Amino acid sequence: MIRWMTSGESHGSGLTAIIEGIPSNLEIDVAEIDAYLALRQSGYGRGARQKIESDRVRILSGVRDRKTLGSPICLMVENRDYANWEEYMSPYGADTTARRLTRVRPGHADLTGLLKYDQTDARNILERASARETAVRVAAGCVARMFLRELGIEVTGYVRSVADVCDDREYTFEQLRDVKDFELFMPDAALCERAKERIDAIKADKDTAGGIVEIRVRGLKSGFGSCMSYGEKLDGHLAGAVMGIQAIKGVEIGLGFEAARRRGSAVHDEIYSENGKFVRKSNHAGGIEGGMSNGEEIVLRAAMKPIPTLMRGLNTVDFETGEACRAATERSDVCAICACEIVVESTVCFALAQKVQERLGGDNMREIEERYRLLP
Ligand code: EPS
Repeated sequence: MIRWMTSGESHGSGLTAIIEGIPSNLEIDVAEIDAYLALRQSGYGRGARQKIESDRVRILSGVRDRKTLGSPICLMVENRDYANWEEYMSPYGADTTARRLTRVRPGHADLTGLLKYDQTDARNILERASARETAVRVAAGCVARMFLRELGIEVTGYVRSVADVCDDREYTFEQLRDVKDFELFMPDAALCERAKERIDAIKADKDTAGGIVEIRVRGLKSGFGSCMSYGEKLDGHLAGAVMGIQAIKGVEIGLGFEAARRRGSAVHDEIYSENGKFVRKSNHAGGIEGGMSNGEEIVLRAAMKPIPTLMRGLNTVDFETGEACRAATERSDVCAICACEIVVESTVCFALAQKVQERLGGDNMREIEERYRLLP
């Protein structure tokens, strides 16, 4: 079983991920992990924090001479900003009277976290709830991406909308292959310009923006997931993993919510026989039927809500005094949809690697590759 766990606070010394169950002899390209970390930091609308960080992965265990050993892999991404925060964040004694946050932000974990964890300073909540943690998740997702690639399974994705600027076109996997070279990861240059203008306008209003990302998976054979046990459905597993990402409020597979508006004849992908193979001429199901992959491309969309730290401040209550006030404003991103795209893509890679290994078993890559090749 492939499992992972991350640790780390936003302004602590660093982030780590431990991945267990990756088979031996998987080649790890550190430069590729760093490239995805850089992509996660890119995008239009990011805040000043990204000028401080310049994320690089350090592999602490589980890899020797660029190949996995089959042992737990520990990845680390340093927080450079810790140099400015050590005084307030050090585990060995810190000034907890400064950098307090009590004017809790609507939409953030602040208030509910304070109550649940019996704290009086939302710093103790937001440090972990922060999306900074996604940096190391992307590093771990990249290991899963390399695992999938060995089997011929490829994953890509793009930004489909920023606030209300939406790209309704359908793209082929090939058209999306180099989309990370495009600004905002939007394939349509004119729409990208409009999205940037929208981000500028929202920033001028001291407000924030969300968006929608679409992930595509090609090369996954049929039969991953289960129609027998609810807990093992592929769509449930992917949606659960993606909903676990900060700021994600919705996940769709294939037509998603649109399917509810259409008739069955305009939804279900009809099946034909061609040269002894079952084929479908549409993919409204997004590659998943009955909780199992059906061999078509997986199409998954995720909706990111606008970031909850607004420079204009929303109405709230001071947790300490009980008085009405405006929510705290920390330095913040206006829009982090590109980061979100990379994080969702990485999370999908990880969740898929789990499902693949769950079905195929295997301790080393040779075993797994052979088993995958034998599948229809
Ligand atoms: C975040 C707040 C900001 C973001 C951060 C997520 O950090 P800070 O409070 O230090 O300005 O920049 O995201 C990252 C640091 C990152 O690397 O993505 C939040 O509250 O979620």
